[in-house]
Amino acid sequence: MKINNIQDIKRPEGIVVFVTGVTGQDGSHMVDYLLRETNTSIIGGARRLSVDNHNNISHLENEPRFQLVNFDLTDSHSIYKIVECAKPDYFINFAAQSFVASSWDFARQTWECNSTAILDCLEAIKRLQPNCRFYNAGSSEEFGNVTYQPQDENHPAKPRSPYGASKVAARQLIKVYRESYGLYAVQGWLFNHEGPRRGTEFVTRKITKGVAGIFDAIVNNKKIIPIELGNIDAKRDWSDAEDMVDAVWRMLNQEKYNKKLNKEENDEWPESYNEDKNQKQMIEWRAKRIKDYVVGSGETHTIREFIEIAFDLVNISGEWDGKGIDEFFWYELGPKPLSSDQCKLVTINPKFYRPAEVEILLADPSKIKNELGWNPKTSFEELIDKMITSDLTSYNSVV
Ligand code: F7E
Repeated sequence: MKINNIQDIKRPEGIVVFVTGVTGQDGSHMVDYLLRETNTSIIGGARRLSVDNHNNISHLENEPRFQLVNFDLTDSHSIYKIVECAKPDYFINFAAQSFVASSWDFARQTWECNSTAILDCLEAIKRLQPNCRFYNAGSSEEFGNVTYQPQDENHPAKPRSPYGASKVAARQLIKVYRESYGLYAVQGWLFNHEGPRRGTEFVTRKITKGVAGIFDAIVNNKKIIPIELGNIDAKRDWSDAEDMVDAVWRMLNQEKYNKKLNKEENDEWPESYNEDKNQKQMIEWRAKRIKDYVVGSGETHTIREFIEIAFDLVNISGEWDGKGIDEFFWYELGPKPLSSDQCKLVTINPKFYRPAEVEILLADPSKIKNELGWNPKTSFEELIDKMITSDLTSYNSVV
């Protein structure tokens, strides 16, 4: 796919949305959503890599409303240049160091990408394009060592990882810019969200890809390669990433989805920042009304449950045996000549344990449902099914 340099970008007509991290799961789904649900033009930012990683956006090759641009969130010049050249109406940031486990190994890089760079985005918007609406990807990892269930917008920040801490810092910066300058800047608390475009290092995709491989091995009488995992008793609130990007767009257009905003206050949603005669009033208006929302399914499941359902969907019945790091999930109907090792489907490898774990996450999404009308479409089982079905296609297999 053709990648433009920032200075060669010409601002398209109409509403322009700049989406970073566009080759990733959320960025690519955001572009698909905007193309389908809006008439905006989209500029997608992606970091240049020597090996191209455009799988998630290859279907956009000939899309006239989409342009790809070389962009690095940790380079502040990149941020200023894109805001200056593209003059976006919306800036949606999905670029991040998003893998929690790596945030202990690359703590500084995590901070620069997830916190410092957000300050650069806010400054660039404030100085060059103050009416641009900004979304930053927040996370349930901000809640971390949770104090109550389910977690709502009032839950305190108790991060357990450099990743969680970096997202808390970004949230505070966003709040400060909203309350100081009246920027329309929000950060949703998105709980885990998955799908076939998820990176293979995240636990859900690691499992579905592994299950598809084991299914292929059994059907073709090949050696089974067990899936090696860490803490399988952690609980997560998993949603479909496609449902999440809808929530993001709603958070960026709260006055359109929350009809009460105008009615209750008996005044009009202020259209713009500069033209407003009374800037102080405008700042107070926005700071009081624009909200960050919790987004999740409202269900929590262990990784163990995810594994059981995934194997069940491909008709492989397994059983748990052993304890702690010696625990394993084994294939009950293993053909007899297989050694017990070959019958193992899942094993535990302590290298996947984290220095500190978030044991349980469970969202209370009632605010976004009631106020912005968000309504997720995919259930937990449907999500696993969708991921396995997709992973099986790489083996040309169907169940
Ligand atoms: O881990 C456990 C692991 O890496 C989930 C990111 O999108 O969601 C994601 O963060 C759980 C953890 O996601 C393995 O210890 C066990 O308890 O899939 P994950 P995450 O850390 O929850 C939040 C909301 C974000 O914001 C993040 O950006 O699974 N687990 N065994 C494992 N995890 C991995 N990755 N690999 C294992 O082998």
